[in-house]
Amino acid sequence: MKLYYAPGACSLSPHIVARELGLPIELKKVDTKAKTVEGGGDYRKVNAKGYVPALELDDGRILTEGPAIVQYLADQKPEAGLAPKAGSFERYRLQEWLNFLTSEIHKAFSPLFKPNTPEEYKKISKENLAARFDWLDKELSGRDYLMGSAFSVADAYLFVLLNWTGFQQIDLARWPSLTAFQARVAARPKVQEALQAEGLLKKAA
Ligand SMILES: N[C@@H](CCC(=O)N[C@@H](CS)C(=O)NCC(=O)O)C(=O)O
Repeated sequence: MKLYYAPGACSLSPHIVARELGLPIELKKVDTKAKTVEGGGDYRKVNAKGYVPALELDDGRILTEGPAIVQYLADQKPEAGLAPKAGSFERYRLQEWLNFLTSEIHKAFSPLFKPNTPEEYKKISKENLAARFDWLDKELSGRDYLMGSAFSVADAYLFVLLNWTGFQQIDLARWPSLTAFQARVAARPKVQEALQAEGLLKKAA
């Protein structure tokens, strides 16, 4: 399988998931501004929506949208337990988390990364994020991961989104459970591998 990604973007979530599962994937780096694939190629031919992530299956089919991709990956190795069994109530709980993350957190960040977003709009986006983080911080207090004690695909997604606070002058220290969650996920060896592969770790001096 090939994963089309941009360093540190939401595509890091399926990247982490693939590594956690031990699924071999070929990484294809995308310039999301130019819509080109490193080494040549028009990314819009892979994903006409022009954004990452996209997963290309071995038979050539393309799957887009991060929450769908991570569930697809998890279902290739159900024994790893990164997503509850399809059809179970717990699977809907996971989807509840993925939907919350994508619509309430991810898409509140998106305007902050756009150079033409008015400052006043950015301020409102940050206020909205802070309100969501207030709630999420309480939810996460006393438990290690979103689904409870076990790491799931939703945690990979939340980890990536929380990383973005560092680029947007949002001080995560205001939310102790989120700060602890971030450190817990960062400490996972496969997460470190993914960060390294995307060139996101500082080189030792
Ligand atoms: N709904 C999509 C959104 C993906 C998305 O926002 N991708 C961003 C990076 S995090 C991107 O590629 N932006 C470049 C663009 O939209 O041109 C998903 O959840 O996968």
